[in-house]
Amino acid sequence: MVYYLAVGGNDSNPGTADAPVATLNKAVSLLTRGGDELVIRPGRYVCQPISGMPERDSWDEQVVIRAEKSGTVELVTPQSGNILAIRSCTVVRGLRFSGLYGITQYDYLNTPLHHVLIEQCWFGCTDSYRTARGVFLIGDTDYITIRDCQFDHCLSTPLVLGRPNDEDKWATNILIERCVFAENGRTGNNDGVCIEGVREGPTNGYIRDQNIILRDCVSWGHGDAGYDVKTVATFDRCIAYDNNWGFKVWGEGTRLLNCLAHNNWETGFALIAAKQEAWNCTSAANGKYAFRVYKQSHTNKLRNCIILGIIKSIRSDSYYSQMPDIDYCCWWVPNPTDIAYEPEHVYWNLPFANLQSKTNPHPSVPNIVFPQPGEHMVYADPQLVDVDTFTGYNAAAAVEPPPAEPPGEEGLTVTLSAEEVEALRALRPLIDRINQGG
Ligand SMILES: [Ca+2]
Repeated sequence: MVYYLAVGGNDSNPGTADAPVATLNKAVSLLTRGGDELVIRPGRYVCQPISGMPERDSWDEQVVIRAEKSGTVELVTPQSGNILAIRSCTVVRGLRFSGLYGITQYDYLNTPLHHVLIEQCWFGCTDSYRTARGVFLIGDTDYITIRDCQFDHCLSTPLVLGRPNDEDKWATNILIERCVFAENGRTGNNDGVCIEGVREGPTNGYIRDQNIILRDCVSWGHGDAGYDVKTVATFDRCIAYDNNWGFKVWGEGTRLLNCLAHNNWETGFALIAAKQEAWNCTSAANGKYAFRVYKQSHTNKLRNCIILGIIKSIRSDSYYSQMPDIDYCCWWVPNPTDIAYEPEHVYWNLPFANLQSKTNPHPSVPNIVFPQPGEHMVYADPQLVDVDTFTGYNAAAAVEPPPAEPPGEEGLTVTLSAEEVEALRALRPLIDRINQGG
């Protein structure tokens, strides 16, 4: 059945197109059978916390809660509580949320949640309604997809999954893609997205692979991290800028593919556990550290990365002993001796002055054109870049096979504007020199 919610409806109506109901609470209580759909007509709805959403078990029994026209429906609450507490096998589409909590899981500490798709939704503050958290799923969750959503000027970390060190509250099989996290708390411990995990094993680390994928996301303007992820995860084509930390990745074996961190105040990429890998990542103009490596940093691997600034371990005065495993990377650094040299590895160590003289009018901040989500940055191996067209190469061009990408991902190509090509073409003499081993 398709039910309707409309401004001017009445909760004693049956919820048909001609006789819609008036409140979200009543409307979701009608979704009792698999395939049921709730269509919400344009307008602003002041909500009470949801009390009666029916339970279901199978994705075949999914229900849909959607705006009649995406973006025209505002769900708000002045209450201290959630707007929409959902159950398993639910699709939520095209809604705008303003209220303390936007979407939570029903009875979140006790009822596991699985198979949920949240798409084309907006979470943020409006003139009269304040949002602390947009999506807050901190119970046991499985198969959650959040895509094409915007989390915009919420008062604190707007997307939270899992609970810290709670073995019953795992977030598993999570896909977050094409989401924007914008300025959700400029101060304090606020992140764009936070996924909590459980410390375990002999290293007391975050070691469990829960199939967490973040892809094509942008996160900027946060007091802590753009992404603060305490599980094993894969980041693909994600961007972090203007945060305190760009990427804080805690899971052992986490992979960063094709990511960009720029202009974060403290650190671009914080590799906090062993066996983490960064492929085709760019770190530029971050305040203190381009890559900051912690435990067992020699087990971290960097391939085909462009690094502007230095790489540094805070674990040792001498980071020579803890150098990550680096191949085929280009580094622009204030001083060539800032990078330890290991002869068995191939990378290029270029003084900042060279870059500045070609592209950057400012003496301290590299001036580069940053890509948008879905675009690619230039790969780091100058020998593999066609400097006439600046067409790029996918990770397969690196000396070792790249880590397996998430299912369905194809190789990527560079798309640069004419100005970007021009700026990069100015580096031609430098690249020639590199190719000649100069
Ligand atoms: Ca944090």
